[in-house]
Amino acid sequence: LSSRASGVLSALNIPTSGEVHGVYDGQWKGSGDIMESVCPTTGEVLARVKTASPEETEIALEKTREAYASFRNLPAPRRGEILRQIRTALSDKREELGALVSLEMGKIKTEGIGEVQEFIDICDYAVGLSRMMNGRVVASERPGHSILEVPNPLGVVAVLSAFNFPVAVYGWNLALSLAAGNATIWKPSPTTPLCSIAVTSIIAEVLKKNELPGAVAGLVTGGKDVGEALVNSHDVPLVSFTGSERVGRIVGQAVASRFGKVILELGGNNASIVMPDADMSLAIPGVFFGSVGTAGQRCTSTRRLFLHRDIATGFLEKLRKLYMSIKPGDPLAADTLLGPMHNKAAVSVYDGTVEHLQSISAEVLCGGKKFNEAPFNAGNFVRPTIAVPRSVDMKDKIWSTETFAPILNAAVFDDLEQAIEWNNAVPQVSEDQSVLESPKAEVVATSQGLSSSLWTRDVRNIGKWLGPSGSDAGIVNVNAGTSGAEIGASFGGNKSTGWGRESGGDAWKQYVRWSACTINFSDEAPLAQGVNFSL
Ligand code: UN1
Repeated sequence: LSSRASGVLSALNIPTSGEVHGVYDGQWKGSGDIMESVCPTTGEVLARVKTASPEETEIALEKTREAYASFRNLPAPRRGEILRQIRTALSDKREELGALVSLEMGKIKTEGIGEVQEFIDICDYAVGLSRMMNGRVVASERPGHSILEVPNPLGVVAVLSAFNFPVAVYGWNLALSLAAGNATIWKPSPTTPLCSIAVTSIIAEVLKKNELPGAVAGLVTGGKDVGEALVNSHDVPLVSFTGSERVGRIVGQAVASRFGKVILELGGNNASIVMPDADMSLAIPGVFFGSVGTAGQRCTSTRRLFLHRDIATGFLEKLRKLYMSIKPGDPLAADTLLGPMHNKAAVSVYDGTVEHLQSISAEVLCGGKKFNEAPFNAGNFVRPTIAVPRSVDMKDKIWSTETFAPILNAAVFDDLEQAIEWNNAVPQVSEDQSVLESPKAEVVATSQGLSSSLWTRDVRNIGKWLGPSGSDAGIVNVNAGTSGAEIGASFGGNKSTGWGRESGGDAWKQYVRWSACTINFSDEAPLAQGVNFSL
């Protein structure tokens, strides 16, 4: 292992030789298939992870269920105290974990650390929430009666997370689940097992110190079989899945068929709209970060850019200059802004989209090529790309299909209504079966309706944008890019992004079961609606 990698792993006590256990249910184990964690920057194998065998997955589920049976009785503010300790433990390892995210996922250091910060933030949020997960008292129509709406824990929550946010998205789910009194079982992306092992180790220490079962926050690394076991288990009332629309559809249907609950976060084909009155000194860097940040691999990344005719040429020229000046580099180096794509499959999706752009004679303003020279040829480095397709028919594949890569397609509009129509014109569900069935579908998210942003200083535009005829996405920003949401608001999208909500706002309400409880304090037993049933 290179010293670059071994330094990052050692700082988190991950073995730098031999095999690493990828299952935790109170004990570390793993006797299933070996999964390799590959560094996107250098191509080196960072670790060989022993994943969960089918039997180990079953045992881990069983242990998680048992852990839930005791954990649910811990008063919510006590659960908050556990989260406060998890928060502190994460914060103590913020830099180290951030570096591991950069090493294994490939995002740049400031974003790797930012992701750990997001986990810390949601822990803070959930500590407060642990004293505020209130039900309510409803007025009864019957004398001497009260009706309570009571939240109780749900049970085991399975969290299936994606490669692009290997720490934060689990954090959102863990923090709300734990505050609500649930136990979680985590199946991370098969390509980022080390991030999940490091996070689980940190949480396990806290649970141990508090004499709580480790399976309150269990981990099962593995592939499709492990995911299917969790999704199909009748002992898992809630499955929270982040990933492609293709797999999301399968998960959603499987969980619904057994009347389980599901939260889906399936990416987004997000747009930014720039009006002529916008403050360009904000809009240009905002679109730049939205489209190139994380090498275009956020669910919230800007993929479509709609420019008002009056400013389009100048805007594209300035944006192109920024694109041309960004340098690839080791994501662990402090001054790098462009890291690699996560894996080879992602690069081939980039290549495929560039080919498609060429075949439809789109104007490619910059990018369109991989970095083939050393040292970048060892990793998955691509040039961020701006293209202007000839067609502005949003049903055209180039607009209606989201490519999970740093490719930004631009179009020119004349009035805001048109741009909003384009923003909303992405299909409710993807109809392109060739995309959905492609083996690359894992990295071709086709989901629609997650994030959107409008750049303007005119309050009338803002009114339109936020109102009933405005953006139909789950995230509707003004003078702020499509990506980089804070944890305080609920996070999620509409249409084929899945409608679920995670993180802040009212998202916690999905992690509990609600009971309506009528209590009769009186000496009479009147029936509701005045029904008379006496002999
Ligand atoms: C994701 O890409 O799955 O809003 C999550 C953002 C981040 C989370 C993205 N806070 O870009």
